[in-house]
Amino acid sequence: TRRGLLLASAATLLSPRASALAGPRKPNIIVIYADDLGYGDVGCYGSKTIQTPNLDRLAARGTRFVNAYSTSATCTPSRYSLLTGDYAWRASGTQILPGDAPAIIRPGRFTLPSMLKQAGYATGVVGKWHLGLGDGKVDWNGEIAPGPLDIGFDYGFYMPATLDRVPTVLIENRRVVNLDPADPIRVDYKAKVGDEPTGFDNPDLLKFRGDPEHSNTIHNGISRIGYMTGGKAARWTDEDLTDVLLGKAVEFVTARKGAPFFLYFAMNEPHVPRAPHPRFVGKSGMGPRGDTIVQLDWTVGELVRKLEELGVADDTMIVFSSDNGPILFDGYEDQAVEKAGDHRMAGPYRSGKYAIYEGGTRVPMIVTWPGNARAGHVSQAMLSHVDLLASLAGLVGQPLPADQAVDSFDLRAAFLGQSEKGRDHVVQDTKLMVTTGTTVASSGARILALRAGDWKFIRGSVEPHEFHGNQIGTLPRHQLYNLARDPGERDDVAAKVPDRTRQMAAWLDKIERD
Ligand code: NG6
Ligand code: CA
Repeated sequence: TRRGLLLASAATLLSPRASALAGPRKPNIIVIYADDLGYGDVGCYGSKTIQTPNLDRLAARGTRFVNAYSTSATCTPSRYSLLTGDYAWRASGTQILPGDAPAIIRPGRFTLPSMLKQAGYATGVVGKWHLGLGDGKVDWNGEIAPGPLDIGFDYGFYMPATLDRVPTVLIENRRVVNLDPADPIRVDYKAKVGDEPTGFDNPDLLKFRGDPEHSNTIHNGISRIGYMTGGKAARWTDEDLTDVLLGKAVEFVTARKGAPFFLYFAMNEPHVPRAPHPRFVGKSGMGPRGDTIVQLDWTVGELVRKLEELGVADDTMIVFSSDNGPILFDGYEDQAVEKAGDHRMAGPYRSGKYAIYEGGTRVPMIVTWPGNARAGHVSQAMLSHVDLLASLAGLVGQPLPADQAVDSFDLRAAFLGQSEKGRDHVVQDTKLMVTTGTTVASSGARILALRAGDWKFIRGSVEPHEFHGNQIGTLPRHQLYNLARDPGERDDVAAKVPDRTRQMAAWLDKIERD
């Protein structure tokens, strides 16, 4: 297996799959996954501008990680890795998906939810899906399958893709919620369907303007990527969406509080379009981007409060993190750039979303579990979201099939703040979208980097170096940084330390091959 080869690799001492913690435990597990939240966007990670008292409280009660990574600098691949335990770059088709893309995690696959279901958990997903639905043509007006229910979730209440992509409707299990059969949904990413206004033709109807990619069908005063028509009664209201999702998350945990439950709560903040509920408008002083982070923080606080009220807080492990780094402008003129001031959304790290630099994948991560996750601890252990599957399997006592979750290590002691020994290396990944006219083709090549200890190697690549104002980190030659001395990746030492550059290039090649 790939894992066998990895373990046999002489290049380094790898973290063992087996961990020191004995005996299976089955706490409730909630993974709260924010969308585009940066390392520096959270109070306990150093944000001086945006206040996140609820996240800070979580950190005070649990362990806060400073070397935690999402696997990729964009959403779909990060979520793919989180749920499968494989690096997304091992599979094709794992780049940012349109809203009508087929399901990329195929039915029956071993996944985080299927593993926990096997262990006796009630499993649910609430929020952003963005991993594709159906087999090639989704029937928005009928049974939507395959989807979350075919890869291990018992329950799903979710958006097909992103806030900025059609269809702007919610799906419960296999059906669009509130769909009026007399008003069927049609979706098209290439050509206009129906006669609804678009951002191109009716900019007067917009709350804020979108760039050409975000100028298709207008819903709720916001032009989206892609065209849709119909399904009027089923469409979400952006300002209310987080409250709706929180309501469903609370319903799920309330109904399942007797059994161990697993909830994947995939929140949208602070992804674009940023349209917070009116009660959060102006609360951050940083415009809609900051306000949605305040909304996120409040919502996490409410969920925790609800767990306490239900009497299950002590038996619940919460993993809070983000799918990729931050970005200011991501398609809409929403004042994020103008109001950023000296806020450092990625903290000390360079760039953010889409980047192969640290800002792309070094994300905030907080783990709480009263009496089990070390309280008030700041852990240096290097962990990737891809490790969650093997770590939780270890915790609940489920075996891992030898050929599944090949990149996932059982680091449960580290996840609980009980050990500082995490991974000794992690692969970082991004893939740029190539825009042609109004369509975003995904023909960009994978860009990979390898971090091991203090060293960060970025493989040379000819992809563009900038996207939406974030520097991606691509150069036609290899780069090498010493993160201990140079966390901001400013001083490329590849030419000064050629041996290490060569060694890490070969190591990355080997991980990719194996
Ligand atoms: C990009 C969109 C961006 C955002 C992103 C997905 C353009 C030019 N940009 O293609 O606005 O939607 O996809 O973000 O269309 S993610 O967090 O889900 O990966
Ligand atoms: Ca994201």
